[in-house]
Amino acid sequence: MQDLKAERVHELGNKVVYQIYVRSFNDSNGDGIGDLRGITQRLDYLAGLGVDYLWLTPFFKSPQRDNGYDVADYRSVEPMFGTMEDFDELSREAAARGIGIMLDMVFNHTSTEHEWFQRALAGDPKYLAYYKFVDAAPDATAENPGEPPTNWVSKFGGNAWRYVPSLNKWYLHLFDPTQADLDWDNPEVRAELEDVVRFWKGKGVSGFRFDVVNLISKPATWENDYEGDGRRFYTDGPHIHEYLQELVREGGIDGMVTVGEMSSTSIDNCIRYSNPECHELGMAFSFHHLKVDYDHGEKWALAPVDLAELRRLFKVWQEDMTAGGGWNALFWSNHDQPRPNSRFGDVDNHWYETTTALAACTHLMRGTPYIYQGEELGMTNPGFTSIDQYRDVESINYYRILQEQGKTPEEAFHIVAERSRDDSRTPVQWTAGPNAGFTTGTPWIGVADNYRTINAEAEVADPHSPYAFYKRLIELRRAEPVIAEGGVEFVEADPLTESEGVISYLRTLGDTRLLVAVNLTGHDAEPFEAQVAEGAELLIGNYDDAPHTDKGRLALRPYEVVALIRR
Ligand code: TEU
Ligand code: CA
Repeated sequence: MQDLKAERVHELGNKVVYQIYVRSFNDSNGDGIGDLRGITQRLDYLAGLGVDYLWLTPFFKSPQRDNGYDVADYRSVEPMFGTMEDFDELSREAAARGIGIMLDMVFNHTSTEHEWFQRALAGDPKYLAYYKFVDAAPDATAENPGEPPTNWVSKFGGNAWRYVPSLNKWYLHLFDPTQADLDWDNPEVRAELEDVVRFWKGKGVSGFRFDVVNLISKPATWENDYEGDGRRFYTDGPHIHEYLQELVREGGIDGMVTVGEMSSTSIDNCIRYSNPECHELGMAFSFHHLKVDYDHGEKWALAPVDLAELRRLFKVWQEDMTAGGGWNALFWSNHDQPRPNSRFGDVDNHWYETTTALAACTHLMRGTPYIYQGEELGMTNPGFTSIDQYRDVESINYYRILQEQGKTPEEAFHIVAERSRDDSRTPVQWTAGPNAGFTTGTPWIGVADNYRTINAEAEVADPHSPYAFYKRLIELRRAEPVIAEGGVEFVEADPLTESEGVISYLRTLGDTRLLVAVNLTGHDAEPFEAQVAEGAELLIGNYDDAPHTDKGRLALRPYEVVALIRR
C-alpha cells in the first residue's frame, strides 16, 4: 500500500497540467472561434513552456448554450471545433512533444438536445429513466404547473426544475434548463458513461477531468431546503464513492491522470476521492480558497479578500489532505473564475509581482499545479464596460437577477464585471497584432485592451516576464524532489500570525528544507522569523535583488515571493 502511494506521489507530483478553453485559445480558420487545429498550431509554444498534459475543455457536439458543457453527443466533435481527424492529429502531435491529452467528461448532465433526452421527451420509458423526471400534479398546466418538486436553486439562477407539459413532469437541471441532470442511480446510465470513457481511452488519451462529478449522486427523496439552495442534499451525495469507483473500474482508468471538479466539497470526501487506496480519482479540485472574496459565501455579492481565511484554507487543505493520503490539484484560475491577478492583487501598480507571487504560491505547494491559458502571460480581466460584451449565460442571467433583487443597472454591472466567467474567457493574447493574433476574423468575445504589452510573442523573448517565471517554476518542480514529493507544513511562528497577508509554508524531504513565503499585500510585510537556518539559498524570487532581512528576519516587499532552500 505504501508503495502504491509513493509511486502515485512521484507520478503526479512531477507533472504540470495546462488547461485549454478551446473556444478562446487559437482560431485556425478565421471564424472567430478557437478550434482543435488552432491548438495544434501552438504546440511548440506549450512544449516550450514545459507542461506535461493539456486538459481540453469539451469540444464534443453541443448546442453551446454553456459553451460545450451541454453535450449532445459524447463521441463526436462539434464542427465549429473541427473534426475527429483534427483531434487525432492534435493527439499525435502532442505525443510527439511528450505532451498528453486530458479530456473533460461532463457526466452530471447532458444537453437537452442529446438523443437520450429527445427520446425521453417523446415518452420512451427507457430514456425517461435516464434523467431525474418527477410527476407534476394531475391538474398541472403549462400556465400553472404548480410547485416544483423542490425549492432548489440552479447554479445559473432560478429554480432547478423545469416543467414539461407534454409529459406532465418536471426534470432536474442543476445548471441551465438545457442541461438535464442524469440519473446515476440507473445502472444503464452508468454503463453508458463508462462506455464513453472506454471510447476515449481507446483513442489513446492520457487522462480525464470530470466535470462537477461530486454532484452526480442525488438523494433518494426530494426535500425542500429551508437553509440553503439545496446543495447540501446532492453535494458529495449518498452513493458518490461507489459510483466513482465503478466508473473508474469499468472505464479502466484506475491509476491514469484523473481529476474531479468537486463543488462545495469537504476534505474528508476529497481524501477518499484522491487516495489511491480508494481507487477513485488521481486528484481533486476544491474551491473554498476561491470564495474568500464572497460576501457571506454569496458569489454575487462583493467583499474584500479575506487573506487570513485564504491562508487558513491553504493550510488545512495542504496539511489535512496530505495526512489522509489525498492529492490536491493546485490552481487559482480556470474558465469559471476571474483572472487571479486582477482579483487578488494589484495589476495597475504591481502586475509582474502579483502575477508571479500567485504563481509561486501554488506551484511550490504539494499537489499537481494547473495553469489556465494566458495565466502564464499574466493576462488580466478585460475591463469590459458594457453588458453587451458578455457572452456567458450565467453572467447574463445574474445581471438581470441582481436588478430584480433591487440593484441598479450600474451596481449589477459592477458585480458582474468582478465575478463573470467571461473575465477569463477572452482570447489568448499571442501577439501585439490585430485581435492579439487569436483570429483573422472577428473574435466571438472581445480581446482585453492590454494585449499590446501582455502577449506571448513579447514574453517568450523576455527573460523577466511572467512566462519566463512560470517556465522556471515548472523546471524547478522537476529538478527539486522536495517540491514534487516533500511534506508540507504551514509556518506558525508568532510574528507571522500577526503579519497579515503573508502565506508561508515549509516543504521538507529528507534533509532538504524549502521555505516559501508570499506577501499578498501591496505594502511591506511585518518582518518574521523565516525558520531556514544559515546557508539557505534563494531558489526563486520575484524581485531583482536578494530578499531583505531585518535582524535575521525576512522582510517581504509588496507582492514579493521568495523560496529559500537548504540542502
Ligand atoms: O462548473 C461547475 C460549477 O459549479 C462552477 O464553477 C460554475 O461555473 C459556478 O458554480 C457558477 O457559479 C463546471 C464547468 O467548469 C462549468 O464551465 C460548467 O458551466 C458547469 O460545470 C456545468 O457543466
Ligand atoms: Ca475556428
